[in-house]
Amino acid sequence: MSGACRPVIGLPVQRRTPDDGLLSLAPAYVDALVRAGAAPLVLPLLGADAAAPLLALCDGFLLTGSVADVHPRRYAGPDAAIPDGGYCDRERDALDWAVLDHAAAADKPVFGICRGCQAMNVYRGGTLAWRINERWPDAAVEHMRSDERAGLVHAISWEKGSRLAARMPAPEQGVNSLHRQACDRVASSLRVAAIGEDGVVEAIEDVRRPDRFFAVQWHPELLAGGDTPAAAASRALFEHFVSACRAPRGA
Ligand SMILES: [Mn+2]
Repeated sequence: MSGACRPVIGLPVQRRTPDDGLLSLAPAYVDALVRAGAAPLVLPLLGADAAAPLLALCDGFLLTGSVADVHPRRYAGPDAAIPDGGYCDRERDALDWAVLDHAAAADKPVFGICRGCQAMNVYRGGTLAWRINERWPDAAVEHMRSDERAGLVHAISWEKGSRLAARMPAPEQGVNSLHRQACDRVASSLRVAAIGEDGVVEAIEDVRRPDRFFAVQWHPELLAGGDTPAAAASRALFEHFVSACRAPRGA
């Protein structure tokens, strides 16, 4: 594929701890985008004003995962505080919101992964479970399995009738799981596209334009190698996204 055909995909970095002196981005995101035919543009943590000229260069956005959780005041009321031991990054929140504002105004596709999925739900008016284990104490699955970053640690089912289900090679699959949070109330403009074996939301998509606004709670960029069904599904997600970024806007 020639470079001219590659859509430019903006993707934000993260700051892994409040005093981290390095911004970071897992190279698997970049690799998966390149393999799917895109040209990744790494976005440093910028406010909306400084980010605007960079966002304008992009044909779509991959909202990446992050150790930092979305600040609860964005979904639990203006007085909501960060629970003890929590970590939120005001600059990453600001960049994600700038990306989502720009994408909405310019009709550019957004694909969210992990925290990206959570941010997209909150942006549309949904809420998050701050800690899955506290919100649903009886949940049978441990969703923070950083010991198995590329392991298939729980099953998901794609929701019949969702657009993502139609793009996936199989109705069920195994996924990795590196999250402590999950969507709680899904925004009314979104729908659940995949659900975990314990009922936790594992993918969402826009009701009206599902090809241009969708997200998964797991990490397909870490599973995209190999020839397992989960690898095929992971590649299909990136290919589906890059193809949406090539489609005409406003269609
Ligand atoms: Mn999970």
